[in-house]
Amino acid sequence: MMYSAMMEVLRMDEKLVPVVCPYCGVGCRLYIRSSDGHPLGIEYANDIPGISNENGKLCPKGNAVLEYVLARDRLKKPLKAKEQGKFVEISWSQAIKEVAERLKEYSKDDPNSMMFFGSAKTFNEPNYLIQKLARMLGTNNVDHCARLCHASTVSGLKAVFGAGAMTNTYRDIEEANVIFIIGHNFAETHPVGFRYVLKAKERGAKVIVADPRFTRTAWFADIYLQHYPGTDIALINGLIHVIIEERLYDEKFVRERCTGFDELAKTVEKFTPGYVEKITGVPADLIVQAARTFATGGKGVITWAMGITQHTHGHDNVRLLATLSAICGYQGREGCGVSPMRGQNNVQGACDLGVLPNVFPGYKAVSDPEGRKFFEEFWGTELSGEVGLTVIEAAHAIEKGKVRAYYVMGENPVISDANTNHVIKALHKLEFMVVQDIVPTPTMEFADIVLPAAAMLENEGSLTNTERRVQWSFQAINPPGEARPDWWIVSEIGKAAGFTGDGPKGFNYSGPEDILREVNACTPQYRGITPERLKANLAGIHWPCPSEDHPGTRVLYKERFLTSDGKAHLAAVEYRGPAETPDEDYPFLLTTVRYVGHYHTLTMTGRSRALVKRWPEPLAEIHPEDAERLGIKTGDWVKIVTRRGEYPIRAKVTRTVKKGVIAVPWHWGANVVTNDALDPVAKIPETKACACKVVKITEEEARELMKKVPPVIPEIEIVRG
Ligand SMILES: Nc1nc2c(c(=O)[nH]1)N[C@H]1C(S)=C(S)[C@@H](COP(=O)(O)OP(=O)(O)OC[C@H]3O[C@@H](n4cnc5c(=O)[nH]c(N)nc54)[C@H](O)[C@@H]3O)O[C@H]1N2
Ligand SMILES: Nc1nc2c(c(=O)[nH]1)N[C@H]1C(S)=C(S)[C@@H](COP(=O)(O)OP(=O)(O)OC[C@H]3O[C@@H](n4cnc5c(=O)[nH]c(N)nc54)[C@H](O)[C@@H]3O)O[C@H]1N2
Ligand code: SF4
Ligand SMILES: [Mo]
Repeated sequence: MMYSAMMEVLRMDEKLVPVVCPYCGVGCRLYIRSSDGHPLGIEYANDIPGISNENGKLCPKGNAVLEYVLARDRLKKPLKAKEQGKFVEISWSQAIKEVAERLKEYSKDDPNSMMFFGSAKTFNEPNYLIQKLARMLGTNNVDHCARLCHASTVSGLKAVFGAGAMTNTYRDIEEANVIFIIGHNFAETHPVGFRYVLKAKERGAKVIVADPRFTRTAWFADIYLQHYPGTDIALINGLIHVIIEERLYDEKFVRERCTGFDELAKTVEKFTPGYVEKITGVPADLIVQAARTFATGGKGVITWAMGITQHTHGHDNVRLLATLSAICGYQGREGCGVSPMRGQNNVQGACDLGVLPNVFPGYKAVSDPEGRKFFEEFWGTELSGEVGLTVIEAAHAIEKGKVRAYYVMGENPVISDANTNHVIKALHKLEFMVVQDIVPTPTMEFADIVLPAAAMLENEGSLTNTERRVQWSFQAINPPGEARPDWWIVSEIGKAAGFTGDGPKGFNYSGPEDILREVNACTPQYRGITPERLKANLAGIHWPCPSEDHPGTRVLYKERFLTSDGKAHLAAVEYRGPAETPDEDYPFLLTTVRYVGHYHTLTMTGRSRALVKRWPEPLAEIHPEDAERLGIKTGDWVKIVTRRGEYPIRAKVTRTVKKGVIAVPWHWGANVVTNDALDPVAKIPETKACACKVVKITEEEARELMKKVPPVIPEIEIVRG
């Protein structure tokens, strides 16, 4: 392979180590050039065929990947709290003993008084272990940030197709004739993946974008639909209405492979383009044009992300998009499919390996006695069949005294959960909290014990990108101080908690390879994805991969869907808007968004000088007419006020948003104002639409208000041990 050829140009003491980018779900590969465990720089992996980032290209975050790893304030020793936010250093043996003993006590008393958070920011192996630990301690209370993200995709696609993953790969996007991008700022949030859209466009493919904001993605649209936040059900029903009315759907595919068409046709009858225009604000003729373009493309892909999922009707939004894809016959074929673009670098893997309260690894339901029996025999213990709590439900359960202990591996709920003030109130009531992270976070302020983790580049293992592509990332550099790999930390706690059986019955592992082999044995989709194969094949393997000689699967559902009857169960859905709509007191509709140069709660990009310099602060997008009425100019301070809190931010007056809509990036703590109302099925909070008002304030008032927003880089006192 070319990779070894490149090795030859290195100095004797230098290594070129292939890793996977620790940021987003595109799963780009790059090399870290290192010497004796110290990083010297990055190199583009332009010599590995078949990877998701062709020619090794990276986005701004991937290019800056070493900066957060080298941050001066990395956690280097286990810590114990003396009081809130003040810690003393302790030894690993003491930390592990204390955590294991406390967890055992809760397990004996009431296992459901504990809640475990896995992490889409770390490898498959520690994620497999954290859910195994929770379940062996007697609870299914285990979840992770997928709940705030694609929970509705997982539930919605399961309802229609029988399983919740992307049905195709990036290559299928490149080969499509029409690409419908909805609620997804593809160009900013999966920038390297977006290159496949551009390549399709060069071939003549048409791009349709639906987004309440005129985004960087919208610049590339042939047809752009600007609807109000929260009106997606009406918009998609409108498209389906036109497609059925004009008989543009694939009648053979519908007859042979779908159920529920008649009810769908009846439900969308009233969603005429004119009616839909009234709800969504999208001109009727554009709806007709978009529907015709999509249905007649011959090969079509739909991509979506948070604009679709983060709603109280996220589950139904997703069911409708799957329905739209199926009636056009865009399933089971190359150049077609649905691409819910997974966000975190390993959120797909964390879901696959059971870091969810309702399923074991491989999506076997905890409530299904047969699946439970398999894992009871495999792990050699009795397991609970009671579906556990989700992220937001857990915060409510603390208030009721039901949950008393949290183990948070690689999540930052104080900034990432909706309705921060409620989250903080709940965390104050916890009896015991463990935080396992790489840097101090505002969540860590509430911890009793802090466990310092090695970052992805300091560690090795497998991870799964949005295309179901499982890749191995190698260790490039040494972790700082006494920071340890996540798999090591969880397995030590497992052993100290008394799970010392052999093989799968305990937590005795010599490395991530051992753990992946255990995953191979209990997760049918990963059966043939062994550590040996992954290390030899840097482009990875797409699950399902049922055996060691199977090449992996690019396109799902070629013959049948995974529902009980093998058919796609089309969804018929009545229109529902967001839980909170504008009124006299809160006249604006607020939505929250991302910037290409920043990542989530800023624990990583906030520690990169290059990125902070280029993207220094958040700006609230507001329409010129609204701004004029309120006397606001670009750069003025405003506060966004909702029923849950107030958020100070400077304004950017722009026509990217419609009148009445405010768009705010959430990286810097905007969740103090968002709504934690949940989708009844997916249990995802509605962070994409709520009612707010906008009030002009002075810089001094802004500074005062800022003190009430948790700082993304907190002040934490550590007494050296
Ligand atoms: N740079 C960067 N990249 C990232 C991340 C990051 O933090 N930074 N995070 C990663 C993760 S975990 C995820 S999940 C993805 C998220 O990726 P995206 O979902 O693309 O990101 P967002 O900006 O949250 O939201 C996407 C779009 O939804 C639109 N929107 C708002 N309300 C609505 C609505 O009601 N309906 C519709 N249809 N659209 C609406 C917004 O205007 C926005 O343009 O990005 C991943 N990649
Ligand atoms: N208002 C609003 N809120 C949102 C969203 C939105 O669009 N709007 N989006 C939601 C979405 S899509 C998501 S995915 C969530 C994300 O929510 P979180 O997962 O809570 O956010 P992150 O900042 O990614 O937090 C990951 C944590 O893991 C740590 N970490 C990084 N690498 C490692 C590692 O190797 N090991 C360990 N142990 N820790 C590590 C980081 O320092 C950080 O503290 O936020 C959600 N919140
Ligand atoms: S697109 Fe995603 S995976 Fe690729 S370099 Fe950027 S952040 Fe990393
Ligand atoms: Mo996400």
